[in-house]
Amino acid sequence: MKVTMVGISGSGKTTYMSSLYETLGDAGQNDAGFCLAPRSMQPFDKAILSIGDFSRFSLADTFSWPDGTQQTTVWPFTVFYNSKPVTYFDWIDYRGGILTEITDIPDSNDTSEITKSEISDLASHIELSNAVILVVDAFVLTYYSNIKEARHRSGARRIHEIFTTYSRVYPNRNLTFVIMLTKADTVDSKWKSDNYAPLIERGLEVFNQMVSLCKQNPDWQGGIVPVSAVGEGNAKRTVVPTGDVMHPFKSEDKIIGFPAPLNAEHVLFYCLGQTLKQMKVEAHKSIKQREKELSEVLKKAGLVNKIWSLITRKPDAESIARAILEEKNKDYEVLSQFEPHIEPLLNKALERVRRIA
Ligand SMILES: Nc1nc2c(ncn2[C@@H]2O[C@H](COP(=O)(O)OP(=O)(O)OP(=O)(O)O)[C@@H](O)[C@H]2O)c(=O)[nH]1
Ligand SMILES: [Mg+2]
Repeated sequence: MKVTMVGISGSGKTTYMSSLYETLGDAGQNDAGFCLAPRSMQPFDKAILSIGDFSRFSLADTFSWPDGTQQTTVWPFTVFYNSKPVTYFDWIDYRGGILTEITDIPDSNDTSEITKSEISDLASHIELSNAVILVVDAFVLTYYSNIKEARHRSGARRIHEIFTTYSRVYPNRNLTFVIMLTKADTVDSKWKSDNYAPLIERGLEVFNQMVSLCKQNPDWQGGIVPVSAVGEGNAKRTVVPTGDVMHPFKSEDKIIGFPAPLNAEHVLFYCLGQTLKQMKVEAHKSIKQREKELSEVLKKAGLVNKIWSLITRKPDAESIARAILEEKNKDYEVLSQFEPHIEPLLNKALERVRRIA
């Protein structure tokens, strides 16, 4: 399955990879029994190297933030539960700038070929994703008291445009999404009371359109959760107003304590758990459907059909139907190995992710 992060530049997408490494990497210290490793079919030495790639995201090694993303990166991961593989997924990290470039280009004829192909690349990643993570900077949400300005500056407005279009193009598609409010450590303490309840309310207000799309569409399920890559008190933010309307403030974050990510695994577990749950429903549905189709084909497939397939060397309808059914059954067999883990994943997620709708 595929999970794509969507958010403007600087919203905290790549840093979330660091949080995943710190909480769920092989050296991660979590008690839930889940962990995460880059998927690798290669020999041990190559597998170790790919773990090294992942560890580059560690915040604790250098106490500095990851670099800005220059191009789309796709990370193939496997999730383990008590050392056994539970599920796999591809993780897609974007150059956030691409989001603003979709509509900010004054003359679309001028759009460079590279940007165009990046945009269509983003679109197809979203199309193929089972789940999307909508990434917004919590500090930006709370810095601007005008809700429309907060929507604009945080990138929520861009995200609304994309998913309103998505819902028109695919009115009946399943979609799992999580609104991830990043850098929760940096907001004023008044937003943090009662487990960040005021911040979550603000997030729901800013994402009003996503919330109403979700309420209208029974095939969509959404959640919202504040996260931090470092945890409370482990980073110091300096904010300087600039007087420039384009970029009203400059900020700098310095890591000053040992990173202890907040709610990192909950975001991922919500995406994986919901997707697996949906696949389970579909697998059941299509097996019934296939069985029905198969029995109809078998009824019709008489001698004529068999002779025809002998002459043309094409498989007859009956064998096609059987092959399809077998394929579906195989999918379901794999899925059924994951089944016992779906509930634990979702339960863990829902300790922190608030459901929308
Ligand atoms: N205090 C604090 N700062 C954070 C946190 N996460 C990210 N930041 C800050 O936000 C900056 C940008 O984060 P990135 O993860 O690089 O943003 P991005 O969305 O990947 O941006 P692009 O790669 O340009 O699309 C970091 O360099 C940090 O300064 C957090 O949890 N707490
Ligand atoms: Mg990045």
